[in-house]
Amino acid sequence: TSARTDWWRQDRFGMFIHFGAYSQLEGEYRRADGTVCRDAEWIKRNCQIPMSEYEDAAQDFNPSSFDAKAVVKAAKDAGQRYIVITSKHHDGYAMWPTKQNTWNLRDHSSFDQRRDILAELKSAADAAGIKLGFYYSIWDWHDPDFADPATFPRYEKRMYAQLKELVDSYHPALLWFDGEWDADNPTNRWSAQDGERLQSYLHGLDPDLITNNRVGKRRVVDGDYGTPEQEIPDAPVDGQLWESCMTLNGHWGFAKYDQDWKSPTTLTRNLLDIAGRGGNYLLNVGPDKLGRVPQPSVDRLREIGSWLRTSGQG
Ligand code: FUL
Repeated sequence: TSARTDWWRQDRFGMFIHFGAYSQLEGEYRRADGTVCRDAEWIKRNCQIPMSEYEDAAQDFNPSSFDAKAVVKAAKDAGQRYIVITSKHHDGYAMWPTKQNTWNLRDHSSFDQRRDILAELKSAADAAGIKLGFYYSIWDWHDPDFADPATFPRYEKRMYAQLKELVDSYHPALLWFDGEWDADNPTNRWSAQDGERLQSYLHGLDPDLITNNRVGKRRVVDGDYGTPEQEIPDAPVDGQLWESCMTLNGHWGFAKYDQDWKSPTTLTRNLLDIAGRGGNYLLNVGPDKLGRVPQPSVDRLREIGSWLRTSGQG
């Protein structure tokens, strides 16, 4: 454990945000035959939405009610000290005006072209003393160069360029990689060496940058910390730092039909349990297509925060 991770270990509790082109669908895809298929950030793949239809939906994406200050306030009220937002999920859609393609919130949406939600979040977070990090999926369903080993190096080059854009423009404290596994090709798309090369590239850009373990193939030794998902491990693996990420209901991205919210008691108990075992807790919200954090999420975050304050832990 290095000085680089000191702030992160002390912060203990963070907010995860899953927000992207999939949010526009609100978790439901109506097929031509009238049947409905449900999923959240995986809806493109799991409901087999043709790319052109998915692109059409993204064209309508207009998160005009996204309010960075309100998001940061919700995090702060909960006692969360850092935020990790999806800059690009598996669907490849970039939530900032990337110059590497037009599949992004600036160039492929109905959103106000002057706005940049990552920049808005960065300044709101800075003002509140909250650290900002970005989730970034290595797996990419949209970029045609990803899927073919012959063209993969071209994809990788664009990925490096996108990550440099993120680091240079927004100075994230942390990068949360995902999709180093790839369900179409579990063995050889992203090698251990690819992960090492990416890590040293990133540390060349910013030596203080923290990365999670999914940057590499060998989940225990890669990156700065492990990422158990929807579970609390009994014990850390080989002394590795770790962070449990969990949903507030049953989905990461917004799903309008999912009202299966965890109780404030469960959430507070999870926080205590994780903190007691030396881990961090990254608790997710999924804003709706207008960019609003669902009220049941806001309410639960507030209840966790008030519990922390009355028990003197906040
Ligand atoms: C997983 C992803 O496939 C999910 O969509 C989600 O982002 C979760 C945190 O990580 O691997």
